[in-house]
Amino acid sequence: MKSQSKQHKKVSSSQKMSQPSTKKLSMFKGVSSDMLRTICLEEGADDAGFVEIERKELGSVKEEALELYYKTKTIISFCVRTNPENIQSPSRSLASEEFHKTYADLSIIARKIVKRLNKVGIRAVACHPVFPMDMNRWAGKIWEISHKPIAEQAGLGTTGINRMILHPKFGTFMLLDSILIDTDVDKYDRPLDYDPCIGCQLCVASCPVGALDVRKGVDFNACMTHNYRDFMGGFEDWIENIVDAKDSKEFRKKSSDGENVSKWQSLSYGPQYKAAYCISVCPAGEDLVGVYKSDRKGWVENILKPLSNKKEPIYVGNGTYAEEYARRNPNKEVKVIRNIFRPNSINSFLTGVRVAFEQKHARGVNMTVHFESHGKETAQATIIIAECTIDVKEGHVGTTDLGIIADSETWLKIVNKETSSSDDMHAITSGKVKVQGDLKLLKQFQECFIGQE
Ligand code: B12
Ligand code: SF4
Repeated sequence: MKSQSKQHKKVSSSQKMSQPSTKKLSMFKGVSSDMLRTICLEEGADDAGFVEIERKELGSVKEEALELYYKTKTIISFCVRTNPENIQSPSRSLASEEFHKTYADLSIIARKIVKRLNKVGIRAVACHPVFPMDMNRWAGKIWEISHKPIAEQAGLGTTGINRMILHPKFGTFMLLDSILIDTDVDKYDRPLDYDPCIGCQLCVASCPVGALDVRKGVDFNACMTHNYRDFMGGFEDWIENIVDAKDSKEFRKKSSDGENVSKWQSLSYGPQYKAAYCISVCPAGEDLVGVYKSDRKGWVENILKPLSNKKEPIYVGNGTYAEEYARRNPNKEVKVIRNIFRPNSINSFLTGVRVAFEQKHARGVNMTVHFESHGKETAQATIIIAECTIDVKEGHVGTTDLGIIADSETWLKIVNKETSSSDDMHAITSGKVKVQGDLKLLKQFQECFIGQE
């Protein structure tokens, strides 16, 4: 399996692996990459690669890794294939089960790899592929570590237009996991020097909420609102519908019997992904690209069209681009749901603004905001909104159009709409929130986010 899984990489081993010098090698006290790869594949991984913690291209992943395990020297990235035909099926129940079982396999395999490593004296932390995650950080960055940048550095694939890592052989049909180890490896992997994405844009065409854009990437919130209807924020919306309804009749207007039992099935058997169509239609990778190229029309007829024509509810936030987009397909029943964005800390506000950013509300808005908080939580960040995209940087960078200096608790109350507009004005006049620049810009800034309209 080892040679088979590494064969497809069109890079010579001298290009792909970074090796310690001969002098360093004689003193080398780490583990052999061949042995490590053999262990990973024997325990059930379909491919694996290794990245040194000091690699600068890992960016903030280095911090994430060291926070999880302070002794981390190397990160193992590995993947397990999913079965394309299950995910291509119009049945989302079959597709979801394929995702869930593959995540379960990854966790089991990670634990087995760790046990094997322990036997040869290597200590390790299995990061686990997906949920439950750290919900204390909701609505910010809840995941412990980002597997995608690690996989890219480990040569497992490159990022496709669908924002998934595309493996050279399995394409988008694989899921990822990472293991942190306290040991150096004699040869590290390097990123691929070619891109398995063929640019067909079937992923863009398949998304029922228009969440993918070649230039802007993925619209986090649009995907989350629909695909993750039975998870996280979708669950909050469902609960608030129950709380707010006068009686069961009114509740059923908001949430049909089918949707209520769907929630129950998700709680009982694992949440159901509502789409993931950007995976279903993707022909990247040696395994599938030939099939696609030999019959492009058949691929569109048999894989893309049944998903586009499927009659199903589509969940969108009120007044979003996703709503506008979803309404174009007459096969879909568009359900407008509550936009919820309630950060519980300044940190989750600063990460959460990326999630809550709504491109439609930001049309024509170009501004650089210097944000500073004091009091219970101190922070400094720059939020840049340009061409319907958002970026958040640590500290203050660039020339500011709007400055916000706020007491952290007061600011969170304003963001979470726990205040009236006269309370907001009072916060400004009393100096708890200082605005540098035109107040109209502050309003414009606030309107760029869901839950703020
Ligand atoms: C957050 C997350 C999501 C978010 C955001 C998606 C994304 N592209 O990042 C949502 C909820 C939308 C999502 C959806 C899905 N996901 Co997901 N997701 C993750 C998670 C937890 C972290 C990803 C991450 O690091 N993103 C940040 C950067 C690296 O990604 P990016 O594309 O460059 O960034 C975009 C946004 O995330 C955002 N952004 C960038 N930086 C930051 C920082 C912060 C703090 C925030 C909040 C946002 C943000 O802006 C960018 C442009 O929009 C990982 C698991 C993990 N622990 O790594 C799985 C993971 C990426 N998901 C995966 C899958 C399979 C899916 C779904 C298919 C789920 C499903 N079964 O239906 C869909 C596909 C959506 C898509 N086309 O992207 C797989 C991908 C496997 C692969 N082959 O690459 C992963 C790796 C899980 C796994 N263990 O295998 N996911
Ligand atoms: S569907 Fe086409 S454009 Fe989208 S990621 Fe796959 S190969 Fe790339």
